Amino acid sequence: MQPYTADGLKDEIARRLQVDKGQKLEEASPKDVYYALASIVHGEIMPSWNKTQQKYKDKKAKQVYYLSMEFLIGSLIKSNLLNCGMLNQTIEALRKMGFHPEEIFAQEQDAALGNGGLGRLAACFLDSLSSLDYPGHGHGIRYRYGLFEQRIIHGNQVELPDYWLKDAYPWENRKEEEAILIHFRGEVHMFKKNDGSLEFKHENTDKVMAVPYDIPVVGYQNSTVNTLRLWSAEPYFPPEENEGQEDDFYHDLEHQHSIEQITGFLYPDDSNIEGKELRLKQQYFLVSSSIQNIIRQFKENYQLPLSRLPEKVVIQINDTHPSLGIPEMMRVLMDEENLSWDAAWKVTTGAFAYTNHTTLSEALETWPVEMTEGLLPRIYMIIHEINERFCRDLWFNHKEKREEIPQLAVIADGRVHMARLAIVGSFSVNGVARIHTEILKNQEMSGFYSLYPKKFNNKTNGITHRRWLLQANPGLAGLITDVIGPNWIRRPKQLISLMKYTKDRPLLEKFASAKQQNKQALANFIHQRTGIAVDPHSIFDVQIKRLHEYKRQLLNIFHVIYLYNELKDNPQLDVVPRTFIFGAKAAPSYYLAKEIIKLINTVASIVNYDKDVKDKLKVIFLENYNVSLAEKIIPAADISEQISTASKEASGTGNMKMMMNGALTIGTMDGANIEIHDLVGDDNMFIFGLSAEQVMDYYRHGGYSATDIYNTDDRVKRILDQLKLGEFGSQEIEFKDIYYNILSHNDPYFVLKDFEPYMEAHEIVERTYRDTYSWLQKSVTNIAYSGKFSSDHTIQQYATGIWNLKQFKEKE
Ligand code: B1H
Repeated sequence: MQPYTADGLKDEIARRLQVDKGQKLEEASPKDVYYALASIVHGEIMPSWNKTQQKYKDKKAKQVYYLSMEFLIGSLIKSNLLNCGMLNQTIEALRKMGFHPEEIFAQEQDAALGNGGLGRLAACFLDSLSSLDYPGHGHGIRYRYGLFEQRIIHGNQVELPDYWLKDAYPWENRKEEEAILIHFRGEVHMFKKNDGSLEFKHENTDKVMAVPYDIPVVGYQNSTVNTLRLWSAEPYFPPEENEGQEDDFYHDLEHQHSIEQITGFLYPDDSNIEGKELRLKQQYFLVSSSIQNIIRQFKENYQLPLSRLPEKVVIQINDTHPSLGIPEMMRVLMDEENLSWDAAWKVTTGAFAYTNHTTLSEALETWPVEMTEGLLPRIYMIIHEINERFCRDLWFNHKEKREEIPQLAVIADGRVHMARLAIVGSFSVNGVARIHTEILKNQEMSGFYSLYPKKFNNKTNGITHRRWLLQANPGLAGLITDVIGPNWIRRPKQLISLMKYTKDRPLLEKFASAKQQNKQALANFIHQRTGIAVDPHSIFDVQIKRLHEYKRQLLNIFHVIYLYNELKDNPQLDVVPRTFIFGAKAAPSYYLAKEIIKLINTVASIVNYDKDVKDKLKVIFLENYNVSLAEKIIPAADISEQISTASKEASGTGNMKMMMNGALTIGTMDGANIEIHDLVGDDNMFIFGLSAEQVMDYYRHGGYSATDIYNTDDRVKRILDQLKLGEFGSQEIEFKDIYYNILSHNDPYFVLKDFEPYMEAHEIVERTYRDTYSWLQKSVTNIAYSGKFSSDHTIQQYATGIWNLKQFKEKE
């Protein structure tokens, strides 16, 4: 990529505006400038993209395909500029042209093609694959509507459609000539071939075209550009049926509409499965187009027999959502490529690897047999056969497992169990943090673990430090480079050198001032968005993530209510001023989660306007939490709230992002918090609450009474009674359902049980914050150790531990 100077860029933007739109620079809107800029960057990317793909082909490199229903890539303009080495010049050029760079960058709508952590992980992984020169690509769905836009109206969440493609998306290339035909429904006919073997013909099917749209995934200043291929559903027009069909015009339109619906929208549920047929259609649509595409490319590029596919191809499935890829690969290999069952099974199980992201029962996917069989008759036959062979193997070769067959079978209770299908059909099964993998091995999947101990492995999640530190927090990143040099950018573990400076007071002052500037910027943003003035010197206490009972935003707001009550009782109380910042979307059908959002907003509306607590307490709910908003909030965080009920959060990744930006974690021993704790220890984070063992023990043996706590802890009783009696807000706004949910269901997420230890931990937070010097030391320690959570590290682990994939070096 050729280096642009700021002046060169300025001229080029002016030239494009003139050539493409007949515009003078003075007439151009921010959007016009954004498009001109994006087109320049795209033009820079194009040659490297072609070159990278050609090199992979020529050298017959092994490739990994990351299959995922979600890629939460957010905005690409800044990361593409950064990775192309053009960000600084661009900022300078835009300034010279009289624009605010951030205003230009903000013209790009986030691609919100994911719900939360699972989708964002996929995006971070793509970034690391390219930056580390790994031949690795994403396959996903080009949803026309991404995750809903959230508005808060009178405290309530209201969902608006996210039509992110309203304006042209400058990063995608439509590749019509590579479209693939997908078949739904129809009948399967069996024939005997001359050699006695069976042949299956899938006929009278509903046909859908899968058209790929390719987005470049640009590595960090290394000229590697991989591909994120997103599939879009379009009607199929067979060549011979083009004439004389006018009568059917409306029928055709309806048909066309139903096909386009397949990639119409992203299901807005995080860790909670909706068993709708359309979702099953989406899943098969993704895997069928991806698998057919992968096999086609393998045949074109490698000139090897299909039996050797696993030497050149590995397919990582992001949770069970793409697990139909396993029977789909069997179908293509047997029905289209004439491999025997055994040969096809060897190839398939040699190519697939499965990542599990949750043990929550409501997120475990199962599909009704009738639905699967009706929509995907041939695929269902294959799943049935996989199950038969698996159960027969258990019965004859693992006699000790006979009793367990109903719990292990892929088809049981009239449903297809996708996790079981994924485990049986993959050579690797991994969890996403150490504790999560242990829970999989010893509890949730122990039956499979004893059967296939070698399949199970851990790959702790990671985040790209390029987006989440270098790009989102240029102040801090620049300071780090001043102190330890720039090598940490390519080798994030070198952040550890910062440990040499934790006693350097003048330097700590500089870290403090970088944080202060970010807090000021966020305070300005909050003021502009909400009209509320927050104290930029208060503790910025942040909880940003999907809203779920297990993530316990409720525990956080109980703490706020407790502080508010204390201040009302004694307005002179000497407390460190705090600003509580929330960002969270609830699944539209998740009633209690929406009630919690309403509670947070109601508490905010009381606290923020109460003169008794003025300057001491503010509660901010920032609406429409998404990747771009996260990039604004995280650099300004002092406290990172990671307070899930222990054993419930598989990993978490927001915990890593805030740590990397110098926030201190208050958290439970859950998910990756435990691994943060391994690194920084009790001195540098605030651990509280039940352990995973204690939680699981209570679930198994009982012994916990929420009512006892309600009756004995006055603070708890007061808060819950306030909810029940509607003391927050008017008569109409009361939170009886939250009250009863806790007390009549015995507080399934242990909010009351962990209340006291959580309050104590927060007291320690406050005491620690008063000692600025000590706080800064802890903050820098967190940054120093965060390199281990770069997704570069995680991807290296996947590449060597699962994929057997080599970094692709030019000179090989
Ligand atoms: C995670 C999901 C998820 N786990 C179902 N499971 C979905 C399940 O659309 N659906 O049906 C969507 C998403 N998401 C998250 O994955 C975990 O809760 C986090 O702890 C983890 O950090 C993240 C990435 O591994």
